[in-house]
Amino acid sequence: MITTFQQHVSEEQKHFPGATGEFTWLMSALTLATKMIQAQVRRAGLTDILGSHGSINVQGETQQKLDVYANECLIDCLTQRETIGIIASEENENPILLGHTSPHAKYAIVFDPLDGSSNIDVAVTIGTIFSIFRRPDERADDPLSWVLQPGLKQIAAGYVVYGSSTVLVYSAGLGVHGYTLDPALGSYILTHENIRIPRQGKYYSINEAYCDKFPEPYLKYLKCLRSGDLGVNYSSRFIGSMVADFHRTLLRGGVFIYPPNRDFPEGRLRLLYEGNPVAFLAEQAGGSASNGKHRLLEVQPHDIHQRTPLIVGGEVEMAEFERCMKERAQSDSATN
Ligand code: FDP
Repeated sequence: MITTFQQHVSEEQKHFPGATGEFTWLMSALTLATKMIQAQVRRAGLTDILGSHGSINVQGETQQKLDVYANECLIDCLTQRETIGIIASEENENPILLGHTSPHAKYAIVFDPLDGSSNIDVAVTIGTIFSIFRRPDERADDPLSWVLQPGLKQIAAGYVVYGSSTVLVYSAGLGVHGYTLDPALGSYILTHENIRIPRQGKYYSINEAYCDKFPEPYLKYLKCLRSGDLGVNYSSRFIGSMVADFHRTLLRGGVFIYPPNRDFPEGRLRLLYEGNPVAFLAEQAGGSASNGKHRLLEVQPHDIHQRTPLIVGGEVEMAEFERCMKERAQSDSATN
């Protein structure tokens, strides 16, 4: 017998005392939006949905038509759920307020509508990433306090990859599960129950073209991965859609690394829309995530579009990363 995403989430919600079904209803808005997005992605090239939209987003990047479509789909679908007080999108400068002062508003949702924009026009995997917070206990009348919460406060997070199939990966803090969209049924079906990141993988994933601009400990770490010292002859894989690179890392193990570099000293990926959701999933699956200095989920954000370095992967690769960073910190403090 098949298990749909909705059935599975409803079952899981029974573990949360006082669950009313509102969260399951909210999730159905997210899944509906991703089905609408995937329908356009699957027809890209046949309809007028490829190419640049002509607009520039808050990040200063040219928006693709699919970026704009995905963002509108999510906003339209989420706006229909009265339990959502606030949404924040990577594509919008400010959070969108949906009645956060209403007593019915319980949740904030942040999302990257379409990650991997440079891959849209060449039929390479892209995806939607989301993260959900509960209404903050204090200062709930300040909209920013709903979304500027450390990643540890996420109550659920996930993504959908539009790849060789459409796969939703999701966690509400009770393990990570994967659901594949059955195009004939129009439903996400549970296909990957309780995903665990392998303790050690065989791939590392990084844009090595920037290696001359990486801080020294990252170079040392890469050298260690290549040396075979960890008992594996690592190979490299880099798609250039973080969500796709992370999906492979989650299923096959290894490590995804986007270090700070000379052009982006704070890193390039977004803490709220990219870093936090994958860090939450990684930890739930037995891995971990860092910004090079701290556990990523403990970082207190100060800006909704804040960037971050991101290193995320399995136990062995992350332990070696921490070792390289510690070694560097110790030699720095000995010199000072
Ligand atoms: P994109 O800008 O194409 O949407 O943060 C977005 C992201 O893609 C990530 O998905 C990807 O890993 C990264 O940027 C690629 O950046 P570089 O080209 O600098 O490697």
